[in-house]
Amino acid sequence: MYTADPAPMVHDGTLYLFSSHDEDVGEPNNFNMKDWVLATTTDMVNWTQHGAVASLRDFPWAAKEISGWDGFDNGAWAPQAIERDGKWYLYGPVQGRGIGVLVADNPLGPYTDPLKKPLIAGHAGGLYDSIDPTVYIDDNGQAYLYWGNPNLWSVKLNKDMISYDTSVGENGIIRHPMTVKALGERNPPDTQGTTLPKPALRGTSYEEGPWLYKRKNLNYLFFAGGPLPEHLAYSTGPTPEGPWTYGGVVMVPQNAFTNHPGVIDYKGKTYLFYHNAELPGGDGFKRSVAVDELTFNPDGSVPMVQPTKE
Ligand code: FUB
Repeated sequence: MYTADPAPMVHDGTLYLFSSHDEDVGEPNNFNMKDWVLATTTDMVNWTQHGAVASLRDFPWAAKEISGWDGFDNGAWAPQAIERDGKWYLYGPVQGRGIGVLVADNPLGPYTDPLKKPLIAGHAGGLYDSIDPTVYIDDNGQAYLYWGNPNLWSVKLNKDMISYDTSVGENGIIRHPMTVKALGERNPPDTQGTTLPKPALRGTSYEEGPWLYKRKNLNYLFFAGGPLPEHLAYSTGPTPEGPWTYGGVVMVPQNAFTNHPGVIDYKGKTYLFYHNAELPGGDGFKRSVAVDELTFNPDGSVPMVQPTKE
């Protein structure tokens, strides 16, 4: 099974790894993505793949005649799920047509759509501006949903996790200005002496795949940065609402033209989940989720991760 866009979460000692699912069928050289899959582990070594736990069919508004897109056949891009007060909330995009939310009583589902319409409608910047939802609950209980390519957007979710505070931003939607940096600005030579490929020396910035993470009261925003092929980078901020200060590159481009971070603490270690095209037959549209340990410097900065190859 080819998987991409990892979204790990930990609950009651189990690590739940939600991800999108690249099908080895359909149009070549295109994403063929219909559902979201779940794998679990309790030791990071032995994994159980539960297969699809939710799909585009769970969003009635994704039907072709309504979305005007591929209907239930394509567009199940990067998801993320989270637990709150005994309910599981899975945020899933219908490729740029909107971001929906599904609710279940347990992580394996069944998931249902309480709104029967997108939580975040396709909007503003363009086709991809309603993709890559990431959900985060701060220590004070305030939940946030971030998303977007090439702009970064967020809403403050209400406690019900299926609506948001419309009194802030523009009808509730906040745009985050992201600093444009040149990759070459990362303290060359970088921590492990890796030389970045030439195209990456052009100006770059946040592109997609946001992921929020907190450590020692510092908020981290991990993301996929452009230009293609994507690298992974991070910014930090004093609050989950930013303002964000660029931190540096975390992973140089791999052998898929996209990448997508998911960072989580589990059993005393921090892990960076990402994707590449390492499985036999893999390519940029048949990707595989991978994981490596993530470490931190004493000042909170993040050393580059060298993907484990064996
Ligand atoms: O998986 C489809 C898209 O590719 C995701 O939404 C992006 O983050 C990139 O991984």
